[in-house]
Amino acid sequence: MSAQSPTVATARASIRFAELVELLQQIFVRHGTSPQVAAILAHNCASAERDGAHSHGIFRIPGYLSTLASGWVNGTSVPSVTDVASGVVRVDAGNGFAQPALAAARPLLVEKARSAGIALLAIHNSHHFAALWPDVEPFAEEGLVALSVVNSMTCVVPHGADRPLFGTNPIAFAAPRADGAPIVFDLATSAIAHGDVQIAARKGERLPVGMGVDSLGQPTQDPKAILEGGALLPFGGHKGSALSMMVELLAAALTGGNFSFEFDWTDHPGARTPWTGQLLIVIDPSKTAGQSFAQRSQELVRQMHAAGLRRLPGDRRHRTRAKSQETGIELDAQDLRELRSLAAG
Ligand code: NDP
Ligand code: PYC
Repeated sequence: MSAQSPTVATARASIRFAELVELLQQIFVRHGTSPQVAAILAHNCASAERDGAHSHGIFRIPGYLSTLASGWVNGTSVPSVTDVASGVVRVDAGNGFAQPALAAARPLLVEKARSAGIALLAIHNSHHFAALWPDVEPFAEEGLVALSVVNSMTCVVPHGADRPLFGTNPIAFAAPRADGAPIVFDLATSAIAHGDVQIAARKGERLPVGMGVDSLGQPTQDPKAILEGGALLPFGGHKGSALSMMVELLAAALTGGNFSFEFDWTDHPGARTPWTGQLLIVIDPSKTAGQSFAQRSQELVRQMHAAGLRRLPGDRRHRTRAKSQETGIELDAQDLRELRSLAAG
């Protein structure tokens, strides 16, 4: 939350997961959300911090609060869920956050996925300001395969174009496996997440080559040049750019949400949350693979390890989670003081 310098060692503090959830819940309620919305956002944000997903942990709290204060998002919105077809659920988030919309539709979505084998959830009129893996991982924990995409705000130059158009547009995937935590990956289709550029700018760090361009379209490693009039690049050139385009189509055009370039928040100073859409596809693998899917994914992991792979996507998060569960979530002491003072009002 607070600006940090790479040269100054900052005092550390630790907090239990449940206590952090409670603290964040109090902050959200104090700053204009309903208790229901606060509970969901607090759990999401604390989970990211617990797992070391720092670009979407407590770092995001000032952005949530300035957005709520600006009137850009409705923190008390009650999502409206529609049972559209045998495999389709639609939610109007009511200009609220996407995670309460997912929570409201989840039981119906799972019921449909289990009966039809596959079900789709289309969320629109929603704001997603978080990591995407918390949206998919729980499905895999109950034996389902899940894929989600969400679009964000214009800050990525499509490959071969000369100005930004796409959002950072992450894709998250989760699948059960027999003898371990689900296989989960969650990645921005930009070369780097916008949150990580902000963190690098605050720390005074330079970025690796190939992440973005300055206001003149010239390659830069200076995060401030990217944030102040510059833009990000897709990962992997034309390939990441095609995936980002797909995310715009699935998360916005297919759901009825805004494209990343379609909303204008300039009348809401302090607004930070993209007003877009989100798509989830949930599959019951037992319909196609009987009971063997989790064993098959375990076999794939075994072969990957045998081929020399040391780190699967998700491994770092799970290691950090285990450490947080053992010794508490480690935070900058100043950040924890700031959270406590925000909660106290
Ligand atoms: P990273 O590049 O840090 O990681 C992407 C994925 O690759 C993760 O699943 C990660 O696992 C895995 N991974 C990273 N390094 C390795 C490695 N060396 N070997 C194997 N696997 C690896 O994520 P991004 O910076 O692209 O995205 C960060 C977050 O930002 C995501 O949670 C994303 O959802 C969020 N985001 C949200 C947006 C929104 O609109 N809401 C927009 C853009 C991004 P692990 O987690 O274990 O490190
Ligand atoms: O880190 O790119 C990002 C991001 C955009 C919206 C939420 N996170």
